[in-house]
Amino acid sequence: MPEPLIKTLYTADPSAHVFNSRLYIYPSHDRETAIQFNDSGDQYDMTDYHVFSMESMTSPVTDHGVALTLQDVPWASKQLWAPDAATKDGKYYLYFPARDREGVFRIGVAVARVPEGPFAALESYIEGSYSIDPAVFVDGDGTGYLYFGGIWGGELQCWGTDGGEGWVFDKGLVGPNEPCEGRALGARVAKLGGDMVSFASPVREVVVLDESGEPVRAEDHERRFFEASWMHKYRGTYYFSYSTGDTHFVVYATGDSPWGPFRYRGRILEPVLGWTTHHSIVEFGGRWWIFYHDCTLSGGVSHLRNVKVREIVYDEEGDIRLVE
Ligand code: FUB
Repeated sequence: MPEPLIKTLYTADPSAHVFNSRLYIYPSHDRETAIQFNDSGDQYDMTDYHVFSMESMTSPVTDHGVALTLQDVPWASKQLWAPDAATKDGKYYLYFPARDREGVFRIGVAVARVPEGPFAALESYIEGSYSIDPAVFVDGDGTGYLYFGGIWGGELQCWGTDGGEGWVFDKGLVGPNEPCEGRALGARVAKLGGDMVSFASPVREVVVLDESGEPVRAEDHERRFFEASWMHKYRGTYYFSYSTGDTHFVVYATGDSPWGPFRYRGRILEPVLGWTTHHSIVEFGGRWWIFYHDCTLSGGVSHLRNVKVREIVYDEEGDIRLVE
């Protein structure tokens, strides 16, 4: 069993990227609160982010300190959840979810000149963004895509189409009201504008297909999307991975386009200690790694998590295997 990478703070939801040949980790920063566990995730009441980095996979982890705090985000009221980061033209962008002043989850951006920050938050969240767990993928042609969404506490089930290409929020659906049967709700994806802080396309639903080519069904809790989107590319194939939430797996599906559809392929991580599971996949030093979290450091307290890392390999079919 790997050791926690960071033992000085509780950290979770690690998004790992290589910038300037160094490995950077953008995690949530868990903190102790008196809020009781509930299905909406109110106990995940985080108020800032730290950025961490490593020169190599065997070197010590550097904590670069506070990169962004809730009080410096003009539009946000609480709950800085799982972030991600990207770079373009010498600027670094931190993408993060939080509840807005109406209590609705939105996705904001903060900008810095260096990967470790500190980051300056923009006045408002990305127009048209909603729900949680942003994950940025920049394709080989430089086009950026933002994947996002999470059901139950992440409120994805509250957003329905407006009959056209837009999405509307229904407050009556707050809570775990995902469909009981029929097609599962999908993560969302939009193309990022050249400015990296706006959407340049309508928000689309990400479809995961089963072995028969049918969309994974809502009652299939071992395979349906819950939260924690991640996109990476390996040998020209797009790998969309995510958490199944209440069944606690990290699974993946593959496709020929960043938009999908993606065909379900299998599990990467079995359930870890704690309720949530959330990961990122990155190539560094010529090898592939999955960063994830569990609750070893807190002895199993679900909202006090710690980041870990394991190596992955691909077989001849492109299936992902964890290195023991
Ligand atoms: O860290 C808060 C939430 O827990 C994240 O946004 C989810 O992915 C889950 O890990």
